[in-house]
Amino acid sequence: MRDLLVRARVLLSGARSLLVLTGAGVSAESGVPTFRGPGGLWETHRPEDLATPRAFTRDPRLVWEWYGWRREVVSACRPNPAHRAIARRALAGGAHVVTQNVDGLHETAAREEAGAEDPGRGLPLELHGSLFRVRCTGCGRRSADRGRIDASSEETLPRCERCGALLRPDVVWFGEGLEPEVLGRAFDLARQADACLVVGTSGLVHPAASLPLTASGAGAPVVEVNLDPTPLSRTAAVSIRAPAGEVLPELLSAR
Ligand code: BJW
Ligand code: ZN
Repeated sequence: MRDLLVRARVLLSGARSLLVLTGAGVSAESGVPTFRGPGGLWETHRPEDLATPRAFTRDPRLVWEWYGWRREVVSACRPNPAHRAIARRALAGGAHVVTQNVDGLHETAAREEAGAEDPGRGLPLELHGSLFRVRCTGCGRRSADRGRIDASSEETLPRCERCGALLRPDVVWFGEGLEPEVLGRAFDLARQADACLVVGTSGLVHPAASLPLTASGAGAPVVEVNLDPTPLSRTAAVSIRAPAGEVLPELLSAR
């Protein structure tokens, strides 16, 4: 393990442009449930009932109930040492954070690590949106929203102030395209990266899982931190099987 950590540090510390791709595993030690694996959200909930546009059309109350519950869970969570180590590296320059997570913990860590100096630096690119934003199903307007969701009936669900249509969580469900601008920036970063760190993702969901493959194809070594092997492990120059919060502070320290 020590040898792997040393090798990975060498690969990452020399990078002038480091792409950090994260998934649900980076937030697991903060108490945010992952999707797949033991205790994951998909163990007790079917993705097709909750995380597709069809599910929302069929039963918006059920979908909002689930997202309202997840908002409450995540609101009680704090960034862990992995989020903080990533934020410090991004603030030091030369690293870009691209996350599949919708929990906002990378952003919180970046703002807290930056302090009052420059709170807009080191912010992540959020590929799959945010639990704390809503989007109007009528006029498409987006806004920040941290309110409690009353999903007791369809009449109490959140509605657009401008056009009155139903609001939906501003997240990317299965079968929906990612925001073209966000996706374009993420693939630009992957092509430009001279190293790539992949943390806590099962590597099953595309196009996010294609980013390390793109970086690797352009010559960047990939370092993976995950508790288990994933389809991305065979692309990785180094795979570290350990909890992200335990290894990232050392892996990314400036020393
Ligand atoms: C730890 C740890 C610790 C635990 N330390 N590690 C190519 C091939 C096959 C299929 C497709 C393809 N291209 C597209 C598709 C279809 C589909 C897809 O990928 N399906 C596959 C699942 C088969 N993709 C899509 O539908 C995407 N859209 C799209 O492609 O659109 C095309 C289009 C264009 C134009 C018009 C229309 C369409 C959209 C995908 C959206 C995914 N959405 C979700 C929900 C987001 C909102 C929400 O949160 O509610 O995103 S699904 C869910 O999976 C969520 C996650 O971001 C995503 C990835 O999960 P992640 O982060 O990897 O988490 P887990 O739980 O899977 O893994 C956790 C990992 O951490 C594990 O490996 C653990 O071991 C590890 N771990 N603790 C380190 N402490
Ligand atoms: Zn509207």
